[in-house]
Amino acid sequence: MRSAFDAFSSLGGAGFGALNTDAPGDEAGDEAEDHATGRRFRTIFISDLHLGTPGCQAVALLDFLKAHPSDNLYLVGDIVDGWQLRRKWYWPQSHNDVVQKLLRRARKGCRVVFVPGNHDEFAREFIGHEFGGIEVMDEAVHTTADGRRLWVIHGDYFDGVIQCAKWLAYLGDNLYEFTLKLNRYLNHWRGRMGLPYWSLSAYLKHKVKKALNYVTDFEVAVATEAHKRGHHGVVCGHIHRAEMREINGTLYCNDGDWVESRTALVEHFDGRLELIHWAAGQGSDHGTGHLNQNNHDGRKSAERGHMESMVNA
Ligand SMILES: [Mn+2]
Repeated sequence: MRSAFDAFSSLGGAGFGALNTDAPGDEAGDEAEDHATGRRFRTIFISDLHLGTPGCQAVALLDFLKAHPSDNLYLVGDIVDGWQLRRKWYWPQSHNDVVQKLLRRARKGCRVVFVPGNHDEFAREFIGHEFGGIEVMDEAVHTTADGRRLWVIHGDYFDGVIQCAKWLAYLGDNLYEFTLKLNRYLNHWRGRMGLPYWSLSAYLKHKVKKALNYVTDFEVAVATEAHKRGHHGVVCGHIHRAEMREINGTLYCNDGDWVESRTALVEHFDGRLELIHWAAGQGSDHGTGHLNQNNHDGRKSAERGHMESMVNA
């Protein structure tokens, strides 16, 4: 794990040190952001970006971040995919831009908290420290404007209590990569035919995992533990399935992912929580993004009804 971090920090000009300084080329865009007319949120929770993999939708994420400044930003794990990077180095400019954007946000007064996940467990060595103003914490507690205490964790610690999840995770890793690849080809073709983006891998996983009840088990286990610890609710990621609903009186929130579903959990200034699906096109059509908002009672997950992802969560 150490090696993954070393590799990352030895990117040379693009290493953590360099990222912490203002990149002149980026300033024009950043100035625009400072005066952006986008909606500001009190808090944004995002996870499972999987930077360092071709599946990461970095450009869409940049658009989302530019459109939505916030007072707090929680990075709820699997931000950088150390597992994949160790196997095959993949680090395009847009992924670098995301890291720069996050560091810049911290520099400009946003409180940025990074809760590492299993794919970026190399960062767990640095819990209690901060880099570039980003605090690294194993878990966090966020208090909403209306006084609710939310336990913020990635969620992979619950794999152990859910039967079979671990070996399925290893078995499914290559399969998952393959479907994501197929997905890109398929959507390239769909784009040419003028058809909207559609997630094959999300669809397949939805079908497969319905039978396994993994998602429900995960959600109940996480919510139950949050309740035991005396919190009003929990915010997690890991299973790539955005959700917001009450489970036995405890609020369960999953902020989804930026590999397939492009979702974020946001807190408004009155403490109201909302799941957002960023529906902008995959990168090329800047500025045409619009928000699909989830229903507020949170009984139903994002209506696209997919995003179950146990295999590579
Ligand atoms: Mn994970």
